[in-house]
Amino acid sequence: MFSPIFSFVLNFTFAQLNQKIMRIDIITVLPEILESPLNFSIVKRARDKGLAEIIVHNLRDYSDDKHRRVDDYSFSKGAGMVMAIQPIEKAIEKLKSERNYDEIIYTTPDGKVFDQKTANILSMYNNIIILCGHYKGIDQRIRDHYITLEISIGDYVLTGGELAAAVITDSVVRILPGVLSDETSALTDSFQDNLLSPPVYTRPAVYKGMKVPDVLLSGNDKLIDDWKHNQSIERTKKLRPDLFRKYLREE
Ligand code: 6GU
Repeated sequence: MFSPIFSFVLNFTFAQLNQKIMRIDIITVLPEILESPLNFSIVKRARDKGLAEIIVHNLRDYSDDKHRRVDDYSFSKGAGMVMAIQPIEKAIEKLKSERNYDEIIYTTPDGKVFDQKTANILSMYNNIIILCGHYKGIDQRIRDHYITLEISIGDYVLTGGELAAAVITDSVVRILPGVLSDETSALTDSFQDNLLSPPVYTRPAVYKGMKVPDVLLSGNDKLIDDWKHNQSIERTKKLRPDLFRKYLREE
């Protein structure tokens, strides 16, 4: 086997030659929140392999204000603080002057609800910006003139868009070509075909009287595949009838 350092260099070289590198620029007032989600596990591996470049920008660095302020009072009284145009415009303009972006995304509870299909589409892009919402939102003029896609991660309220940006980035990066091995292939993920995953088991085959289903110990691959598919169907029917209807429509 190759030494870890040599493997790293080899991986990196192949990544540079054969694979596109996706670049994700994240603009936020709280870069610290994004640190651990983007620096462990599969996202870290993708970055180390040179398959994804993820740059987190502190919005305050783009503020022309002497106190580095990024928010201001809303023109509608009592509506809370609003993220001001100036720093956001400066950050986006700087990035746009350096490369072309396929999508400029704003994370907001009133955006389109994120799903696997959107993740798949984003994973085909070269460069995206994710602007994290905060306070009572951003000045509408930024949304009107710069934002090309508004994404929510579900019908509940978060303190800011950073966790949503981490969710989007994780789901996109893990499906980039070359990130997962065959064994952990994204093609067998829940949701990739609108079905939930079947249950999984590991050793021991019996634990305190609780047994692994006999079929999994049979060694018969065809029987096992049929069982897994059947379990997926039954689970989806029971737990996610909405998803099951989508499966039947798109099958
Ligand atoms: Cl993207 N932002 C916030 N603040 N809350 C949310 C959300 C985003 N998606 C669901 N809730």
